Amino acid sequence: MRLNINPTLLSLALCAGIVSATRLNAARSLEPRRKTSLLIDPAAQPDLPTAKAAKAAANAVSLNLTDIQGDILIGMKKNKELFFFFGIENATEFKAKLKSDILPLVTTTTQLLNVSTQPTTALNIAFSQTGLFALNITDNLNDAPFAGGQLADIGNLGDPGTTNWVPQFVGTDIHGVILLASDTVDNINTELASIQSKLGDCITEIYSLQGAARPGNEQGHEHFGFLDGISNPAVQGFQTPFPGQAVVPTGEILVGEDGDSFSRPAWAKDGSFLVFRQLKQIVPEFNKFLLDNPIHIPALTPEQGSELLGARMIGRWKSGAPVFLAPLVDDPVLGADPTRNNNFTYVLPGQTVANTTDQSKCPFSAHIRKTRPRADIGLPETNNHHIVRGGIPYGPEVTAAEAASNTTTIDRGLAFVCYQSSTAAGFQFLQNLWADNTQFVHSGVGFDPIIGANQGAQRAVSGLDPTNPSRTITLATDFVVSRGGEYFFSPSLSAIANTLSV
Ligand code: N7H
Repeated sequence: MRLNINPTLLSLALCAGIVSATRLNAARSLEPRRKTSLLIDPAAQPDLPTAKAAKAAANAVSLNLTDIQGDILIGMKKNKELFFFFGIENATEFKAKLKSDILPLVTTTTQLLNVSTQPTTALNIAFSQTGLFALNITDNLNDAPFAGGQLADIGNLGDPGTTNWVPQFVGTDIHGVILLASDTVDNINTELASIQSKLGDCITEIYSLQGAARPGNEQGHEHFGFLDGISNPAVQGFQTPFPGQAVVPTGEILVGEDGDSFSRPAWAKDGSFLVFRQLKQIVPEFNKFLLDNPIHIPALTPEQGSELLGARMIGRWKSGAPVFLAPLVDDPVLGADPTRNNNFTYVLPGQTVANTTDQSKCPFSAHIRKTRPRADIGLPETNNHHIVRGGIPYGPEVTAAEAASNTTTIDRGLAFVCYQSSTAAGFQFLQNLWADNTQFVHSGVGFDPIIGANQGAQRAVSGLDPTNPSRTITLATDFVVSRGGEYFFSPSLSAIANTLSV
């Protein structure tokens, strides 16, 4: 049983301005109470703030967390999540149903922060540029990558054309995506069937992708085996930072808030640009590469040498411990401690700025150093290139046959999602100007060995071998293969009520 109020009356009331966001949220609280969270909470990932703490932080900067879709600020804590990509067939009908049937189900940030206010299945919705046009919303959101769509941006992303893209992403037919998150796939399927029967023919399903946290002890780890979601920025007005977390102005993630310097239509306030990428990971091949290329250090076994190579490619060990703080072997206690596992800047002990040549503790090319260079580009970290990552793994575990043959035969990887107030300053910048830029952060550094892309050609990476940092290792294959995606805008609840559905 869901919300026990008549959705048609609710939509009429919203339309007439009778039901405020506060009353809508009061109505939501009538939903049956959950006893266990729909989110996962690995020890190493920073906890979400309590609803009370978030409210106090939000009040201090006049931020309304009950008007902001829940997925934007919570990070990579989903257990099961379905991405349902759709096209709008009948805009008039869709608008009516968006207001009457979908809006009451859209989960807010506040709702997700307390188990007792979480719905059985959380729902968020976001629209592509062509989706906004289909709804006759022609305002300029002032975000060029979003306006052009991801396919048109392919030249900036290093993809080797669309050969590996999911065919449904090739084009601009996808008008929107519905994100459904819960602790079970059954819950998600039930919710999907319910909304599909409500929306009927006014939308068509174009594509969907089911994501799931990995099982058992791998929960929170991506498919290469590394704990993910440790370092997301602390957004002002939402949470207090853990040591080493970047603190970003609200407007770096949310449109129209302090720190967002672009001119936007008023209704876009408190929305965020959602980048979706289906990133396939070829795990057996990655493992074989590590096994074949152990770093030779007398104190380490060949297995440890292989683990060290993998850790230096990412910048963290599988446990989440940063190689900058644990340069030779994994330190799972450090990895699991959110008060310490992000507390570094790449400034060496005894020095005051990041050393421009020393890679003994962490390569300049390491994935986490390329995508957040911390002191390498100066402290305090006031650049505007932060994103909130909110993705989830997809696809099954590696099978015995795949492991034995060192060959991927089943598609698995990361359903990559990130939020920012500017796609150009966020995702596009990180991919294009940092990960794929062989001269960043210093000349000769090479590609980010995880996500750096060279249009399918081999990639040179330096710094991985601490015994000879100038040695270049050539990666003949991409371990992360882009299967494409789309750029979306995730609007506030009031924008859905007052602009997108009228
Ligand atoms: Fe990355 N991985 O397993 O190797 N990422 N990432 N990422 N990533 C991070 O610190 C991974 C991708 C960032 O603040 C960790 O939370 C994989 C894209 C940023 O210090 C791990 C894929 C982009 C950070 C991975 C992938 C980024 C980060 C360490 C694709 C942006 C935080 C856990 C399949 C364009 C850096 C953590 C910081 C961390 C992995 C994609 C960006 C383990 C497998 C496309 C900003």
